[in-house]
Amino acid sequence: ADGASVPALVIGSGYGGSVAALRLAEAGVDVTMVEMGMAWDTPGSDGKIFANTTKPDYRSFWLRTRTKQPISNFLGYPLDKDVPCHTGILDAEEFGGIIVYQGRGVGGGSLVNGGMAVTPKRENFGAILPTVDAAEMYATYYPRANAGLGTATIDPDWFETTDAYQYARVGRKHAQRSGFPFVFVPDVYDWDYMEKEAAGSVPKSALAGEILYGNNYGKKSLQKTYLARAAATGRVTVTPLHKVTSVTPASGGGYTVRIDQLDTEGKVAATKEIRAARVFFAAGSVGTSKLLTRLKANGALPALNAEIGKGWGDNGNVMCGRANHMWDPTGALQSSIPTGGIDNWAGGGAFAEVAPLPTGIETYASFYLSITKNPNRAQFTYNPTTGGVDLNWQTAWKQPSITMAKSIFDRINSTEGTIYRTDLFGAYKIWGDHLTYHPLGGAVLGKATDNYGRLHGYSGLYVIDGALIPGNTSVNPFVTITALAERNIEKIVATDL
Ligand code: FAE
Repeated sequence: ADGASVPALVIGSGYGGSVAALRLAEAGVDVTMVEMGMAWDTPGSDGKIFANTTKPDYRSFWLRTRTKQPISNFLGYPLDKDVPCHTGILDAEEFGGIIVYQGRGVGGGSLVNGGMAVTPKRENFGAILPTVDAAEMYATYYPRANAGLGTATIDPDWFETTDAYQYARVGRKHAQRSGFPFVFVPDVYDWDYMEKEAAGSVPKSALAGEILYGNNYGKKSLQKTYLARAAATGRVTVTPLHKVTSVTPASGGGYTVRIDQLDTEGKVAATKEIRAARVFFAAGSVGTSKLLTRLKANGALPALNAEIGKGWGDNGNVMCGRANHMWDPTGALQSSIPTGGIDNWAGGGAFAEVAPLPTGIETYASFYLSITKNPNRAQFTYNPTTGGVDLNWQTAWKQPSITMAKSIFDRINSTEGTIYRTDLFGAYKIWGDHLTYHPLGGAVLGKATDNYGRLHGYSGLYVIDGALIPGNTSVNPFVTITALAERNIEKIVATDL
């Protein structure tokens, strides 16, 4: 409520925020979480909370009047369509040279993501978080994160036989025939539930193609894991449709936090001010970086250091599709939850998820999201003219990612005698190089903060989300974000409270 005074305020309810809330509450601290997106706990007129991937509606996009689908075209037809402006679940945030997709709502990215819960290979960790003790991470914090998230791997026998993973078995066959290792990728989806979906005994979610605009059943989003445990402590309140706009030192200690209450069209319904003894920035790489960059520039937090806004990367994301032969179908039924990847990280700098193309028809296509060792890093800067924050990433900076992804797919195409699809991202465009699902960095650990996320310049201000990670995790990022948050909050609870 307006005028309240709280011991700990968490900005954002994604992975970092959920870990912070749970562990602070367990330590006896009352936690106030503020989330700009909706609660996603109430069904729409169709009886479902979330819209299907193939039928985006008012629930699907954050404050847009037209959809901005990551795969924009199919067989020459543009897929985007008009929708009512609404505080929907997926934000396609446009910067000059890149569209950054992010989840909006209680649960953050866990609401929209594929649930792929991948722990990086130990030998790659030194390049991911150079200032963090790897032994400790792999002995304690990665296992703790995976347990908290409910990570599990598909039953290999079921994988071999179900129609829903024909596309992944084709992906494996093509990888192996070209000499690339295919690895199973764990996920937070409830695999028992998916087997029941296939058997027809429960309502379908993954096998109905649900993913990008939410999963109605089956996926263990943060609402079902960390946030449920946080709520059970009785010490955590989550306030949706509230957006933090400012944090500044309060006279007499702590911080004054300004918050806009939004209506479902995104208009400001009320403005509130509360005082917080400690503030945890968990608004995601982009959200946290934008806030800190603006607050440093406009004088609200002038003592933040010059590292704020720097070290941002796209985890090397690039997408592509391949056209298979008619005798090599990928299946009309495709589970929306990916379950395998092609590992050419050491050899070519790319780790490619074998992704579904759940259109409901046979497409003879293989689709991939590659994570690559792209070295480019961008910076957020305050724009006094617009009052916004810009990101200087350029589309051409994806070229290293394309080259690395080609280290896998040029060889597969050559072995199989196949070609790239050129219809998925606009006419004659092979590479989905205009976007990322994996924003990382902008308030890097050990640079903008100390080695545990305490912001330099202010005591009681912390960063605890993907903004801490300098641009790349070599695999999908949320397990690393969660594990790092577990490590940092343990230290903060032990020494700062
Ligand atoms: P995040 O989860 O983004 O949470 C930040 C929260 O803060 C959001 O709920 C925001 O609405 C909220 N917020 C922002 N600004 C404010 C403000 N000013 N006031 C109040 N609230 C605010 O951050 N990763 C994987 O590891 N495996 C996958 O399979 C995978 N698939 C993905 C698929 C898609 C389509 C997308 C978009 C992402 C995917 N990711 C995946 C990435 C993953 O979801 C992402 O790295 C994490 O969600 C980031 O976690 P954070 O805690 O940093």
